[in-house]
Amino acid sequence: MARKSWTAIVAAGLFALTACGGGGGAGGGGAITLGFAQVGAESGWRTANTKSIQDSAKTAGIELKFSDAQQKQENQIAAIRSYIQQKVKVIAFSPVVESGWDTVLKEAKTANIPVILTDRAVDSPDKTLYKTFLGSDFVAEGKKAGEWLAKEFGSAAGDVSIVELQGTTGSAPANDRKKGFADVIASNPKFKVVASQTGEFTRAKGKEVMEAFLKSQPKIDVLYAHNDDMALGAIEAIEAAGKVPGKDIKIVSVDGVRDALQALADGKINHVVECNPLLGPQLMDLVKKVAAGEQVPPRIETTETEFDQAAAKAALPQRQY
Ligand code: GZL
Repeated sequence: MARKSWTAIVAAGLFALTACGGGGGAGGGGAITLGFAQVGAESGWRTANTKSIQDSAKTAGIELKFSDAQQKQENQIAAIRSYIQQKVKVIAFSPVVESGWDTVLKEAKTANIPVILTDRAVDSPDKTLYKTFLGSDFVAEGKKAGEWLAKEFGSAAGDVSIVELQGTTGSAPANDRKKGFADVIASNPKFKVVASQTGEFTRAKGKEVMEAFLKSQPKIDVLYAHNDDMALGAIEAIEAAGKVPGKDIKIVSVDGVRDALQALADGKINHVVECNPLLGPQLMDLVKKVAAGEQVPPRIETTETEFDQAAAKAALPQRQY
């Protein structure tokens, strides 16, 4: 009897160790630990994205370690290194810029901790450094903005002067939204981008750069803003200059946050291309699959739409963010 129960105790002990082993990250209660390195808190989109991730982790019973890099790559790299030291089960992050990640991602791979990219992509040629990418097609978003402009101004008599507020320099959304838009407007020589500069995805910088555009450009017909926050900042500058946003200067923007849909409903913005920040539920499903060693698709794109004034008015009452 004694012999039998002793064997059972040893077996149970070994099982418990194994369950908590495998690259660490399964806390005492067996909860998966996820280390998430967020870009920052630069925009309404980012706030909604962070809330979606935090709420979904709670719902999924995943223990979330969360950091805000204040839009600095060195802070994100430091956060990822700390998650490696803490032996989390899975690491996820939204790379603030596309390049400079190979070294720290190789450290995660060496530590046998799988990585998931959300929202923004990296330009590393080594696809084994992360399990999957979950987010939007930013080139498609730029194309949608260009297609709206082509439709709106296709029959304009003379040149159409466009100013562009770019997102964070070197970031995937800035690079790809610029490319998608440029590819579409290249088809019509009267569409001219007369000024293009980063507004760092923030209202304050968007306002500041728009003020400079208004001083330097004799004629501005359209503003293309890579996100709503910069468009909303630009509206302040346009009004301060005594011009009417949405009329004197047409505005097309990307994201679809409440404040932008309200401005669209009020006629101050003319078109908004949606970029979906509510990635939390899909991310937690991926974390569980990756933690269990299951295969996941290499790229998962979110579904998103675009808004004209009528669609904005219809969407506002239920808009979550
Ligand atoms: C896009 C996201 C961008 C948003 C901005 O997926 O990375 O960053 O468009 C945010 O609002 O700052």
